[in-house]
Amino acid sequence: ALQRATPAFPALEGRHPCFSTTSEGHAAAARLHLPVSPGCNIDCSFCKRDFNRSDQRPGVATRLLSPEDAEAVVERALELCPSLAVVGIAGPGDPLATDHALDTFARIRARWPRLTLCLSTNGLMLPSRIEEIAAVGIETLTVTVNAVDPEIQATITPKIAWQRRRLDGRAAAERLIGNQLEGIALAAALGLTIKVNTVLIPTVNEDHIGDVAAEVAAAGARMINIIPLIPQHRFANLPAPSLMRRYVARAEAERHLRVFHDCQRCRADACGVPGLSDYTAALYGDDLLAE
Ligand code: CLF
Ligand code: SF4
Repeated sequence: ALQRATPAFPALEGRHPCFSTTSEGHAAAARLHLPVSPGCNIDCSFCKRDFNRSDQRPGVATRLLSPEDAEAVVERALELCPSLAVVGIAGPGDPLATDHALDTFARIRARWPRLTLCLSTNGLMLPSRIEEIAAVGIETLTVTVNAVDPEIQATITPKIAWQRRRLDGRAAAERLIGNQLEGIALAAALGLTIKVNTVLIPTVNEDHIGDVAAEVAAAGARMINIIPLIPQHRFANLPAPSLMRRYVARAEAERHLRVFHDCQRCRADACGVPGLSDYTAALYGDDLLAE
């Protein structure tokens, strides 16, 4: 409690719900997610993407938006949601696997320069796209790093697409981890504020969280968010982590990094303050559902 009383990022406290470390700061600013990124370049065992209006989890959106549609959604969100301060792109696929996300960010920066731009990625393309990311004005970056040991990573993400080829197993894991850590270091050198998301997966990486936190901290990440697994897809038969396991994992992570405590495992089209307000249904009225 004492540690959370001091803002981790004074410049972002109350201006970004996921980079605020006090409850007041978290509640003061809203974010909008734009589901503009259709495809992914890796294959996580827990990932199930879908389009529907009901599931409250990552990878799900009402529908895919084009970059042009996304501008109309920002306009409407600014009317509906007075504390909107952050526009994030976090799916439904990986925002760096296609060009839609950076194109969308460029449009938003041109029209609404005061909105903070927030990118969430698996990090595979981070080293090769970091110059574009910085040039478009992205301020906050989240990289999902689930393991820094290739043996563990290979069970979480057994294959990736890299330079028009498929990599499997250990080769895939080494490439992904290497790119994530290199990408974090490059982003830190360019002045971005970096959070790492780590999915806590019982029997797979639950004893590995301290190692992940130590390595990403050394690379330049400033905060970590431990996200309990939603058992689905190839991990459908694993349990969700217990409260005790979550507590232990956060304590392990806290030895190396500030821990974010207010994550709500948002949809790819979320709008509002995570956990406190939700404008998504109002945002996607029937006219916006029409293609
Ligand atoms: Fe979105 Fe993520 Fe940016 Fe926040 S969400 S891209 S950092 S603006 Fe936040 Fe939602 Fe948790 Fe993500 S509560 S799932 S951590
Ligand atoms: Fe799904 Fe994200 Fe993993 Fe891609 S990187 S498979 S979108 S969880």
